[in-house]
Amino acid sequence: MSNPDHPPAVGVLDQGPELIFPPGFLWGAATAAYQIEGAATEGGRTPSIWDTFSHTEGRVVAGHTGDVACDHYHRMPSDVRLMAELGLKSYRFSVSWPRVQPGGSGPANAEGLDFYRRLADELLGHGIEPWLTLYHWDLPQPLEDAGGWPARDTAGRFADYAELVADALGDRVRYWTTLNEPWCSAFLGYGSGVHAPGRSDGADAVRAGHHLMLGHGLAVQALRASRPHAQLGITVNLYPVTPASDAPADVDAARRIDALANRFFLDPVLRGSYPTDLAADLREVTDFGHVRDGDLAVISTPLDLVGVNYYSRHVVAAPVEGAEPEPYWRAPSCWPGSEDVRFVTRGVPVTDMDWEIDAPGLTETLRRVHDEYTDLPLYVTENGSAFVDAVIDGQVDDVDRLAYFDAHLRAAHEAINAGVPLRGYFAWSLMDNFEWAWGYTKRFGMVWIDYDSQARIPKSSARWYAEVIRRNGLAAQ
Ligand code: IFM
Repeated sequence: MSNPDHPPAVGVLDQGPELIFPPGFLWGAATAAYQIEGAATEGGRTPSIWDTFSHTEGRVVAGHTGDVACDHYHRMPSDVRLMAELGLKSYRFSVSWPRVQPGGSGPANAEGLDFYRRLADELLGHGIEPWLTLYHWDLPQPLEDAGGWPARDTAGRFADYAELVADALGDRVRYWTTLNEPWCSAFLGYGSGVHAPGRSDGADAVRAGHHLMLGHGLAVQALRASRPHAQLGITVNLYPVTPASDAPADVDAARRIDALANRFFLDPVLRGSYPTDLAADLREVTDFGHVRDGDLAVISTPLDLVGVNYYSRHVVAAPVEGAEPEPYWRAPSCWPGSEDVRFVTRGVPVTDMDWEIDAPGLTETLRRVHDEYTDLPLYVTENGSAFVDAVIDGQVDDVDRLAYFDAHLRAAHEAINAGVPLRGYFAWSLMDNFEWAWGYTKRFGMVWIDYDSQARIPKSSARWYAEVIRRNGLAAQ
């Protein structure tokens, strides 16, 4: 569903010199449990909010669900062999909470944990560093029924779950991220409702964001106590936010969206405080009465690394009369307190998600996190693009995706040259998968999935990425 007003990407590699990354740079690819595993009712797994949501009519395009997905649960060893063939140094996966702790509280499910033990062992056996994300959006349904992330208790449940996973996998896994993209969980899940659990209330979205971060802080404390040598972090999705003009009203619109998209999470986690302008912007939505003494100290528990997911830039302006209806991630309900800000499209090439391609925004984002927030090592824990692919003579020649990766890796290298301690990069995604409310209609993978036969076909971008990893950098063009 691309936008006819926007030029599509053209798949032309920019001119550029050979760029070699620092020794030991961690080259990886990422996935998430609900997006690839399938086996939704096997091995003791119980429903998550995404099972409920995807089985509710009208929530996901074409009624797609994650019931089978890429059948990774059954094909894990051969998928790991494929990763090894590509030369991946690391693989970032998420643990399905309802698979390892059915219902979200109480004892562990040994069969669920065993799957992730076998995955970690398989990876280590192929020389691939496992990178574990604890929460990539699949909240156990009973916890949603008890209030979900807007309820404070969910943060405590998350810390218990973190401890349970650390006990089982801490001897095999060195890199841990607590949450993936808490903005999406809070604002798409509880604000606009286009993601599970599909609720739409600005105050709940803000509460959810706070309790996600509280859960993160409590989980870091539990993991640190259990695994003192683990490398612990969080993954946030960040966007440069640019005003459409120098007009004060546009500049103020950018400030508001930046507060909600970026500083809402960066400030509490890395500075131990909420931005003061955010509280003022949200005064009609919430009085922040859900924030208790001591919460921000927990949320800012020291980390070892920060994961940045980068896809695009937001360009925003002050409202105008009669503005066009917006696509889902610009829906006013995603932006409590800033509902009338206008998102501007610039007419630059877009991906199949209609996200503008803006590689310099990655350099800008990494530099900002380093310059304004932290000296910690940074990792790009996701970056990638959906395009319409086709299998022709058994091959998928995804030139647009390859050019996207190339441009963004050049941007990442520029950040390193500017002094950013960027230590790794994870392509999103290893394979095509369940793209949330878009179901299987959007393909982000370097490996094509035939959802009928479950055949895997490495695309041109996968072969290209294997060569990037082999040479630890990019060839001259
Ligand atoms: O597929 C998602 C992923 O689950 C989280 N980050 C963005 C990706 C593309 O939308």
